[in-house]
Amino acid sequence: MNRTVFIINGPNLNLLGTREPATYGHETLADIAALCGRSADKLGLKIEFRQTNHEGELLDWIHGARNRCAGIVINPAAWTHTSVAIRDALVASELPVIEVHLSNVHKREPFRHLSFVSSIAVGVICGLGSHGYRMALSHFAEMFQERTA
Ligand code: CA2
Repeated sequence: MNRTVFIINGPNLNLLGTREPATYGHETLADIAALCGRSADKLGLKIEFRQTNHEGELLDWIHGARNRCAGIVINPAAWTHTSVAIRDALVASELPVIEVHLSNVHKREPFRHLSFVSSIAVGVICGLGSHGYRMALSHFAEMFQERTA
């Protein structure tokens, strides 16, 4: 069975660890990628981990994941709150999606309380920093296990 999880990150997340540590912590995106890699090894999953600042590129990646991956973990960053196109692409992929945010978006500005992704996601994890990515992988491992049992 395909056990590849596509982990995709939206705009400005390449700046993690360099600015706004009070909101996003001290870890860099490379640290989070390494953490996900270690978790995936323990859970028997494969991962592809990417980040882009270009919405069209993210859409192309989601389209391409359909026949290659078994699930998507996405931190759409600011596009969470703006992009119907990303929501539509995720639906079209027919893959299970887990939405992750490092910060607790519900404790922040009202415009961050709306997500175009949440209602089509299997689940949403926010406010737990990089642990959210690990939790999403752990959930996929259980989900795939149940499918093969
Ligand atoms: O909490 C999250 O993970 C967010 O997806 C992060 C987005 C924000 O727009 C969402 O509302 C919540 C912002 C990512 C920008 O990351 C930066 C990291 C360091 C310095 C500046 C921006």
